[in-house]
Amino acid sequence: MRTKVDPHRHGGAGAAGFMRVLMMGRRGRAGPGPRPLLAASAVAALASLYGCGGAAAAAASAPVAVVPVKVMDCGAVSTAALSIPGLVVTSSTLMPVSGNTPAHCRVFGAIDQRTGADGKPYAIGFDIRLPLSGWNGNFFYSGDAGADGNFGAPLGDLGTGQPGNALALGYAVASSNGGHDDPGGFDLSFGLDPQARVDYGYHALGRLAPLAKTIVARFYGSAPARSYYMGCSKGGQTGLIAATRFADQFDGIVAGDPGLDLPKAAIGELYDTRQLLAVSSTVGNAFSARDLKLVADRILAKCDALDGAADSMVNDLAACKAAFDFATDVPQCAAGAVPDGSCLSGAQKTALQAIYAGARDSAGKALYSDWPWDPGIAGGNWAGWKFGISPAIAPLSMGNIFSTPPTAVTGQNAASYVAAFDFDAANRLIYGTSATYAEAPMAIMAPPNPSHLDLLKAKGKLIVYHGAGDPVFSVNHSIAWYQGLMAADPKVADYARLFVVPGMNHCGGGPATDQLDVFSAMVNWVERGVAPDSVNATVSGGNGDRPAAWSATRSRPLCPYPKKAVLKQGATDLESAASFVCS
Ligand SMILES: [Ca+2]
Repeated sequence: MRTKVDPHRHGGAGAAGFMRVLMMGRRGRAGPGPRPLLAASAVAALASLYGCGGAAAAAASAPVAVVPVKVMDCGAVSTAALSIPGLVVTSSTLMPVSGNTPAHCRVFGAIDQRTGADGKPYAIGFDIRLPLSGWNGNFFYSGDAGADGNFGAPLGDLGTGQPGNALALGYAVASSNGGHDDPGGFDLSFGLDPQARVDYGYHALGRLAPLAKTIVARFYGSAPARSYYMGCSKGGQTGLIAATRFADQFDGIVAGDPGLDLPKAAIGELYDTRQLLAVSSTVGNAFSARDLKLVADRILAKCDALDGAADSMVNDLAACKAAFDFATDVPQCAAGAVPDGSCLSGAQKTALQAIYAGARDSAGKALYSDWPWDPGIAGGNWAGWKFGISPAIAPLSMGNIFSTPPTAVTGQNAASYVAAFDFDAANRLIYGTSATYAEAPMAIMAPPNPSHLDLLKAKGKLIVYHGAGDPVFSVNHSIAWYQGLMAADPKVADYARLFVVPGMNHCGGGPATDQLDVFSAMVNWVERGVAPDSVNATVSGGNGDRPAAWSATRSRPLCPYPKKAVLKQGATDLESAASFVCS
């Protein structure tokens, strides 16, 4: 199934599950039963977590002088024929043309099958797609999604609204289950197994990438000329892992809305949920869509024009931070009055102020990151995550995967886990080790030595994009990370660039130009030496958060940090990217 939380994706079960979460999360929609913290609908939706991609149109196909014809028949790809130690081919299947997806060979199998400490079977599963004709000579590793356990984007997802997929562009595509099987994507008990944690954090990528390329080489009789990685959310986290641990495997890496320091972000999600519970025992009732629209409108009133264009987009986050004072710019309702779209209750103001200041322990020490005021707070994806998905998944992630020692958390005890979570002990958990869990959760999940990309610098390129209105992972955390890179190497832009997407929610959605032509930009950088001085972005066709005043085709240049899109002198067309320049 599609692994997507973005409600705009045409994703069958994933999108439907998301909408169920959204409905549960909205004021007045929650039923009389369990709190949304435990909503079965939210649980079901977690198949579609943290995923995203980016599609590039046909322009992204790579020029290769001589493309070898395949030398193996699909049916001949077998465990015995490949004879790679530890690798089992479960099936090799000829897949017919389907829509724009070309005929291809699907090789399904696993590496390093084993029995876990919990007695369950584990393996790093893989799904490799090999075009029968028209291979462009290159390899595409499609990022794993959410809690993983399934194959969310086996054709090579190219991003919100982007047409096609990497396979259709001629790439040989690989994806994995991240080291454990969980088709529903929500049984996070794998995190109790020490090796499954490591596989999920970094090892599945490091193990599979070279073997997948070996299979590609055996199939076509020629090794891939170029190798790319692309993923969003957890897939973005894995992209940063690729850029730091396994940069020798890739020429170009695209990491979207990355779960940088994912255990810290999970603490942040728990913290946010606790603030919301202080407003309402049903987190989905803490704020209505009207309440959030009020905040977005107040942000726009103070910040929109600061970037030189009154276009319902805040491009200058730093100026907005200085200009917008949530305490005084958002009215507080009179005591006892019900918020009606013109004010927030005192409890709501306290909660939102705390959420945006970022998770803290009882001494006020930051545990994750603060958040920028951005009109994306009014996006459907923002509410869906803050009120539905984060409250449901963060306790499971934190307890099972990101804690040493772990706590077995399920849908049944998640609410009590959240209520009792001790933020003063949080760092001890994410940095903890034991005889059983030799690597700390942070060591497993976070890119090592994050201010240095020495391996990547030698031959690869990295593009990170991040929505300013992302409710799951704060863009401020990615900005701080990139500032660290800039401080360590003034020439970091030669090989790594960060693109902030104003208004965009988690991997898409929000009042934003959320359809990003980022993979094309990466291919141009790697194969033609054209550095991405801007990336084309348009509002995606399915974006339900697009303000009525915008054209359906609004476009913008995304700009490499610290540049931002600025209206050209004399330009008046606010719907066209051509009116803006990166400055
Ligand atoms: Ca503006």
